[in-house]
Amino acid sequence: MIDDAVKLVRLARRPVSLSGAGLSAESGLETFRGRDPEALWSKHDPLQMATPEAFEANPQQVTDWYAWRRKVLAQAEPNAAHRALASRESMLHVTQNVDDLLERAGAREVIHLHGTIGRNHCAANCGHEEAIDMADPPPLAPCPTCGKWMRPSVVWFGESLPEAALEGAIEACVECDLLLVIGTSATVNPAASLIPLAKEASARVVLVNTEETEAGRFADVEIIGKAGEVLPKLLG
Ligand code: BV8
Repeated sequence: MIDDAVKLVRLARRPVSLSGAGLSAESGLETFRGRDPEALWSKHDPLQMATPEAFEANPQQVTDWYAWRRKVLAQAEPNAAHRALASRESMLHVTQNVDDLLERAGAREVIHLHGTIGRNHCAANCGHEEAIDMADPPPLAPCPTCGKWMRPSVVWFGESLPEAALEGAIEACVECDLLLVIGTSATVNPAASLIPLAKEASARVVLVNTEETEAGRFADVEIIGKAGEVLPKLLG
């Protein structure tokens, strides 16, 4: 499997990576689903946390959940998979992850489909936004400009993805000749739909995941293994 995938990587002229929470799992960040008994959602009902309605209903609890995730991220380091991806200068990275580990590993071009946990903005979209200190995340606070609450700059369920990010990701997946899909259960849309899109645009698709997923039906090669172990072999 790995040898077949190495050949496809070597042949690729326009490679793109599409990653999910499994890419950051070996950095100690919990995944959202999968068979991980400690999965993030299993501790917190996602609809209690990552939706505008939940923030509206309980801004303190949602803010506390993000403060906890930010502190975990502040202690985390990029793992071998992030570094292997970042070592490929010609590769464009599309990620569902809201962490900055690919950038910290040196990746230059990263498209964040679901926003970033490293910033807050005014929940009323008055325009005020700010970078936050992950190690010392801000408590629930009013927007200094308009007084409404500040919120994390991530995309919640039911919210549209940033247009530029989605357009950039679609263009990348249509143009690419190799889509390297890492650590995603392929259950969240529109991100998951990028995989069949690339396939239909005659890209080769390589999956790296510790389990089989729905995306298997689009794969030229499906490698079952840890991203931190497989990617250095694929891209090293
Ligand atoms: C939208 C940011 C238009 C927040 C996230 C019905 C009702 C309402 C909506 C919908 C519906 N059906 C579909 C939808 C659309 C919905 C959706 O897809 N829902 C799903 C759950 C059914 N999508 C949306 O709402 C999107 N917006 O569509 O706008 C719209 C507008 C109005 C109304 C409707 C639609 C917005 C989606 C973005 C949500 N925000 N994150 C935050 O992070 O706090 S999503 C969240 O899930 C993360 O970003 C995460 O990346 C993403 C996907 O999960 P994965 O990354 O795949 O992670 P997961 O844990 O699932 O899988 C990890 C995988 O890694 C596993 O397979 C595991 O085996 C593997 N793994 C583990 N360890 C390793 C590993 N692999 C390799 N190595 C390892 N070491």
